[in-house]
Amino acid sequence: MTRIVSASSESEGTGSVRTIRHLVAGQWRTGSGAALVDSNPARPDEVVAEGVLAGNEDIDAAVAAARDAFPRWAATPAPVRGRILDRAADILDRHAEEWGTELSREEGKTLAEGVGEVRRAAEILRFYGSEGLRSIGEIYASPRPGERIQVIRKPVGVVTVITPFNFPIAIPAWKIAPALSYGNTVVWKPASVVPLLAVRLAEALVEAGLPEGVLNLLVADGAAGARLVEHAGVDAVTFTGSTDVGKRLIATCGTLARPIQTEMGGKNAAAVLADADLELAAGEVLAGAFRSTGQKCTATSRLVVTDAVADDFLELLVERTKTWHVGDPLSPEVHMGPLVTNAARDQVQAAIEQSVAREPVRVLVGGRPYQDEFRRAGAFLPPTIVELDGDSELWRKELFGPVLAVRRARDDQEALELVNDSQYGLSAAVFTDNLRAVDAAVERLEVGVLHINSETAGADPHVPFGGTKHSGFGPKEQGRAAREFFTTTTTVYLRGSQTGL
Ligand code: UN1
Repeated sequence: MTRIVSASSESEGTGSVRTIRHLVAGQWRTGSGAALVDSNPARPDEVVAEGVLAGNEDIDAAVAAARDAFPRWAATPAPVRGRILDRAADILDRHAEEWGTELSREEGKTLAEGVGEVRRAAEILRFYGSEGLRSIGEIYASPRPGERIQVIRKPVGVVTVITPFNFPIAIPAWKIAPALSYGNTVVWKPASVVPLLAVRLAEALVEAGLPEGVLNLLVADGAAGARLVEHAGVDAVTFTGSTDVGKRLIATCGTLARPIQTEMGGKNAAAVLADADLELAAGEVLAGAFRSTGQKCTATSRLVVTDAVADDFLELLVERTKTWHVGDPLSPEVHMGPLVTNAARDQVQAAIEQSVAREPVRVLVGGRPYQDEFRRAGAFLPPTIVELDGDSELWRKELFGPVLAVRRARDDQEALELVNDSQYGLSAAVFTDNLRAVDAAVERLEVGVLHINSETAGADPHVPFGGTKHSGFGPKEQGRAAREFFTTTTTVYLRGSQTGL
């Protein structure tokens, strides 16, 4: 078997600029597409990594490698596959500080969040490492004597994995780890703005002993993603990204009868009810709205406050927001870094300005770009809270930035109704100790993830994750729920040919 060398140790650029390569059939290769520059959104002149995007010939080679590797990987005992994931988890933990710093430099989230995300990816790998030791199917009693019915789970085949920029290592881990653990092989296209952490995850898996061709990494543009979804050599597709792109991929896969799982947008609401602990709610809403600069599909982007506590709560929330430091995410006192690119910053700023110009919107805090030299040059925006009187673009549209749209509700019942007033249904948070309100929230809210007295974001590796309505399509991710997508079942009616021995 070919020894695979680490992409970055072999090909480290000068200074701190890394070289991005693609992993195809166990070899790190330079791409055949356009030039790629990975820069730091806090300091756009600073290059973090560079390379050449993967092109069409790389895509075809990667799919062929995954196809070749599939039968042997599928036949590898699940506990043996799991041990490789365990070893990769240890490697991630060992490099958490270093790779977390790189994550923060290329994506813009704070250093604590960057390091935390690498450790989170390790936890996910560990969960799916152990999954190799758990049951691989079910046995049912048959209504006929001398027969048992077994439901056997098998891998699906070659899976295309498409991942977004905002969790450059955790989301890839929660797609790739179950795919591999259940015996599939993978062709992975991460967002090309965060290629370095993709290389790190692939390096960890290679160093842990993953055989060649089982995971193939292509840093490439959106057109390459579309090609990988349609490719004749692919059996299934898992995607996290925008609802618009997700729906297009669902349509494509529909015509091919190809299984697809999509995790898409969100416009998640927090509801602060009349009896809420306002201090607790303020801290959680702040974290939900502005951690990772609001760039999570689970971020709190809408807030509903019951009239009885609205004035007090909004005053407290605005006061707390003003204490947040926004700046270089590598600096320990900073609470919030930049958006991922200056283009993303400009889009979010334009959406705020358009709504303020056209609609009755009150900006409670933030809303204007920074004027100091450092933050004007980088992709920074202040944490922004706007109060709306009624419907608005800011209430409906996912902005993927640090913007929280607030509405008041007459009473707790109307507050819960407003939570449901969205095309999306990923997560929600309800702040209350009122048992009847909790029960109503659990029964009525149209979301895949519900938090009572905690922020809308966050997802543990061992439980299902995903949304309803236009937030998600196909089986849920994470935990044992991931089996529904990454395996297919055969129901075996097992009867001996004779009765008795
Ligand atoms: C989290 O809330 O910690 O793209 C994870 C996203 C989601 C992951 C959220 N798929 O933001």
